[in-house]
Amino acid sequence: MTNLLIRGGTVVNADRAFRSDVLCQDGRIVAVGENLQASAGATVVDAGGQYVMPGGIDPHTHMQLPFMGATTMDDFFTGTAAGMAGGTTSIIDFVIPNPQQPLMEAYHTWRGWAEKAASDYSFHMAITWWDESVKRDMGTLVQTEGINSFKHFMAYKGAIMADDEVLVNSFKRALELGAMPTVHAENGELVFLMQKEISALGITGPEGHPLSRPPIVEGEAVNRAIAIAEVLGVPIYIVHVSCLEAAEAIGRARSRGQRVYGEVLAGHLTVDDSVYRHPDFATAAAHVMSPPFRPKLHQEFLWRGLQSGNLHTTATDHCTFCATQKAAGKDEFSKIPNGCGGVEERMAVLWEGGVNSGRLTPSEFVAITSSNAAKLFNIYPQKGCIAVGADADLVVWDPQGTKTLSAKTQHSKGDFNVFEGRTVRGIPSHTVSQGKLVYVQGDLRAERGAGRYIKRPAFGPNFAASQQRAKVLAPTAVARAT
Ligand code: URQ
Ligand code: ZN
Ligand code: ZN
Repeated sequence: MTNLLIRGGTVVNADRAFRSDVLCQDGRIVAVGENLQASAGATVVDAGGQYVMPGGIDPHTHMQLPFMGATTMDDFFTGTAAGMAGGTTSIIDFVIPNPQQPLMEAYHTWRGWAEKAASDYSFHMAITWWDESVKRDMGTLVQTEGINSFKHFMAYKGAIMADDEVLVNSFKRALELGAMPTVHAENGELVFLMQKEISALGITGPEGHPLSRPPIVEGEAVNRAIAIAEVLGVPIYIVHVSCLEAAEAIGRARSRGQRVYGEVLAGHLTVDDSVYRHPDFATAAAHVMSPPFRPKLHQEFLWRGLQSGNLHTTATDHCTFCATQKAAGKDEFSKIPNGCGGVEERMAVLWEGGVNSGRLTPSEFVAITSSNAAKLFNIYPQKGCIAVGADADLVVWDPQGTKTLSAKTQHSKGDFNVFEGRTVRGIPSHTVSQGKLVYVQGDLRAERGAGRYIKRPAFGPNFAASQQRAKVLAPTAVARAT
């Protein structure tokens, strides 16, 4: 029996912050209140002067992903271990079937890979092709495997791109099942054409990457995905919103009452496109991810999206390729494996840029790093909340602690850090996963295989409400069109 008492801290949930102790027993929170007593033999953590927050949830990672001819450096053990060192105690990763690959085959493959995870994990299922078997398997995944979200890559033509036929069929099926469709929104046809045109101009280095996928390419796809969702009456979640064109499209749809949700990466909030003009190929290539890092002006729109409630979650899209792997694109930028890290740094980077800057309160920080993801993917309050009965996934946050972020000290197996050299104030002093101390002031105690697969139930009748809303909205749409 593992008893853990976290004493003397300020508990911060998405709705309020209050002085309280937290008692954990056998992986659950069993008491929240002042002057709690621990049983003999319990571990006691002094959280005086610190915040006690729900463990971070990163709703967008790619551990051990085979992509563009390489497999990411972090597997499910090293990636989740790195996350726990940064206060993240759950990830939602992706099963990405090859086109024509049976969904259930891919699902079982990823489940096997993830058994080594050190923290809890769940999966979005990517829909990369369509036929009746895909429709059937989506039902199985929702009804028996606890998957309630389906991802669609509107980019990556010739690989995993979902065209409008796939989007329409899959979104419709998701609504039937009470599952959330999500999209990587970039127009893959435009990217494909612009990659060829830019390369033909002789621009083959990493500086060509952002040129081939400007913000309008993301804005078009976001608007298209939102329109398809509106017609079908299904909610929709846009991953890695990177630019004002995308953020504004989401804000417009939400102001019309459409259920659209947006995710922002810690990287897109703090790193800008100057990195692609770095003279060192390895440094510029290390930043190649999609959507690309944008000109600095977009960052303020993303922060304001989080402040306004038009953007809801933060993630990392942790997808780490090393310099050797990135060098595959030495002579042609479109061949550089896309992806960057961040699972360990996300929460500190967001505290520094969000709370220390005065943009976000500690409660709003909890909302965007944990609670909103738990709510949107239907595992709240099991996760994302400090309350009796919730999983004992917590982070004790030292608002005065400082750290300089670097590849030299990161726990990720990647060899680069997009936040290299940044000093942050506000870091985890302790991370608790399933009621156990897994990170204590620099000492990472991740246990291979300790993580659990977390099932996420289908959404309830509120999904039907949004379908009804689509029918109600139709006249408005007509009125708008005339
Ligand atoms: O597109 C994604 O989310 C995956 C393939 C990671 N790579 C990236 O560049 N974002
Ligand atoms: Zn993506
Ligand atoms: Zn991704």
